Amino acid sequence: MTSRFAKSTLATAIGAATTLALAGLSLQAQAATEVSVGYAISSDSHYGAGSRAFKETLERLSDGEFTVTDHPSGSLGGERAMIEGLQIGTVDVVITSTGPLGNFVPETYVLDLPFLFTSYDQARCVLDGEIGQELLDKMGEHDLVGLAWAENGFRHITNSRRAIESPEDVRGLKIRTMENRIHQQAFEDLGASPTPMAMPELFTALQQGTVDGQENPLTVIVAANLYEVQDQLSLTGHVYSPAIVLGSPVLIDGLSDEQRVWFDEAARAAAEATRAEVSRLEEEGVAFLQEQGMTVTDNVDPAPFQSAIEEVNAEFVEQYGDDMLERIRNSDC
Ligand code: EAX
Repeated sequence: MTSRFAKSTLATAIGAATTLALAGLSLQAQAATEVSVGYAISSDSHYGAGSRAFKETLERLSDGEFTVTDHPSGSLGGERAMIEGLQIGTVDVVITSTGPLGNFVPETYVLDLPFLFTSYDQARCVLDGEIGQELLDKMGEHDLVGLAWAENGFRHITNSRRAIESPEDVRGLKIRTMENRIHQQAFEDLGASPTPMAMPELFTALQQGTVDGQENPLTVIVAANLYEVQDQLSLTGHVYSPAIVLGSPVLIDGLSDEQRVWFDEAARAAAEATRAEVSRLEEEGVAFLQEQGMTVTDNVDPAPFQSAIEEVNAEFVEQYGDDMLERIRNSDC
């Protein structure tokens, strides 16, 4: 009895183990590939909306073959660090402004020139057209994959010292800029003291008074709660800030053609979601920030700002030529 019982138990155990092993195998065969998406601001930002759209689209199109994990708030590092991560494959997809991108892909500096774009329609049209595609393709020469142009928005100056109506008001202020030499130079030409810094350090730097001010689109001023540590907002709109959905070549180059189509669609959905959120905040952001106690200067004449920093264009052209700049200026957009 004892031995028969033992035998049958053993048989059952073997059977169970085999079933488990087979289940394990088939689970393994179907195991979803995890795709990490990183960005430097909170999940309730326009990039958060982009990341959710990316996840929804990729998981739906791939029928669960890929699952997407969201890494907001610079949990994978600032934008420059995340771009490095893409190059070596420690992060799969990043939604970032072009802020630090020129350090990797100098061809994108042209997009960071102040007062180049004058409306959302114009910027979106250029980025969605031939020029935008050409710049996306350039990423491939720098160990990155450009998936889609997204959006951050027109940038405005905030500070804790005074209302900014003219370039003279910027003089002497310590202004945090992105890690972008075009922007740094523009603020230097305005007589400010530009302090490049990664986004995740910004709130504390403003809170502790390491810098007096910063510049960002309404989207970021709202999402990063900058109104808690800044009381002046001047609607300078001095530069359009593009964002981009970038992929890691370590992941993307290994995809099948079909999978690549899913990623492209997911990136486009992400880009659209960021733009929708930018548009919503263009409507509602200023009123919200006023409710939070910010004083808003909205009668800013851009002309004196533009002439104070026009030297940036000449220096850009000297270093990178005027081909792309002229093409953007002369495009039908
Ligand atoms: O990409 O660093 C910045 O000021 C950017 O506008 C922000 O991180 C969104």
